[in-house]
Amino acid sequence: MKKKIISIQTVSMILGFVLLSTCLMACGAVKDASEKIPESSQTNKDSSSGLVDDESSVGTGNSEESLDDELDSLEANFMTKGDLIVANEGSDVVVLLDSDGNFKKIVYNESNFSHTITGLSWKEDTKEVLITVSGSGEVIAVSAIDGSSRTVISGSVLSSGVYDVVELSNGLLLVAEYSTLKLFNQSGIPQSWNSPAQPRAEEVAATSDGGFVVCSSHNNTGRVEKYHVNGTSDGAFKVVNASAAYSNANRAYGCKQLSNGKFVVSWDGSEEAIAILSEDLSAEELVYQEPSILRSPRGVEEKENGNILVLDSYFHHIVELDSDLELVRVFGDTVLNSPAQIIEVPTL
Ligand SMILES: [Ca+2]
Repeated sequence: MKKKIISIQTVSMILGFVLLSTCLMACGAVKDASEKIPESSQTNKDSSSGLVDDESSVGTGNSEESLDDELDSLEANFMTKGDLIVANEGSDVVVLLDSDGNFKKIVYNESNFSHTITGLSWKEDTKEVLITVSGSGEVIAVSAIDGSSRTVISGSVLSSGVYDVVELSNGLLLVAEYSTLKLFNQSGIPQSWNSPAQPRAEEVAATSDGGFVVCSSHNNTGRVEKYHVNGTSDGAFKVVNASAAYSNANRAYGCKQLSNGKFVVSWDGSEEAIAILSEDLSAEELVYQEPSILRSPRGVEEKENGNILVLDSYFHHIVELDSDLELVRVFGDTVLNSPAQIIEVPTL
């Protein structure tokens, strides 16, 4: 390893200027990139010399080959456990960040300006991320293993306004449209069922009992409600933001069940907060409100270590809280653009 670095540094003295220019150009292009961005263009931001990580792109003979092999063995898959996947509504791009929020690559880029990327969820059986594209009304899947993408549900069987998708424990896919929830099989074929009256759902997530939870703007109030797998309410719901002021903007934007059975929910409108609700949704057990850090809360995620992530679409950053909703850090603010939903990549 030492030997390699010495030879790299020798070469880099000659090519330093060229590489530095390349770095400046590449780093500046990250936000607008429409294609997968080479690892070298962002890893060199963290390199002490600014040169070592770029060796592979220069071409210096034997070292290039062995370093490429090392990189390949470190990142054999398109995504890595602990990476963060974020849907940017503002730029219509799904990005992959490392666990500290540094940009790694583009997961999916929606090129049509009239379409918006809205929702994300993890499909465990195929190790894919599911993405809802509003405007085309499609559900796309991107493989965490090789980065390949496919259309799971075509726009012809969904209305154009789609907001989130989740795979339920019975293998069916639940999609939130503007005013209804629809069910599909794995081939994208609509299934007949009685959708609960749940207008303007922002997020749908699976629950450990086989059902699902929906957070929405129900009658202009933020609401989170739990359902059985057949679409009937199990009676548990919570109005999380019912103030009459700004009623049109009162919405519950993020909701997921935690590993301990409780729920995390975020809301925005007349007030902005993230809270942990009891298992039956009746009680707000913990609430975090800090408008200087969290002004437009959006999607939420529980990390494997139990910490909670919440996106903020006003400040374009990620807020990490511990399981007691104490602030841990704010990060990821370099490439996010009105982020809407977030997933931590599990074990692949
Ligand atoms: Ca989601």
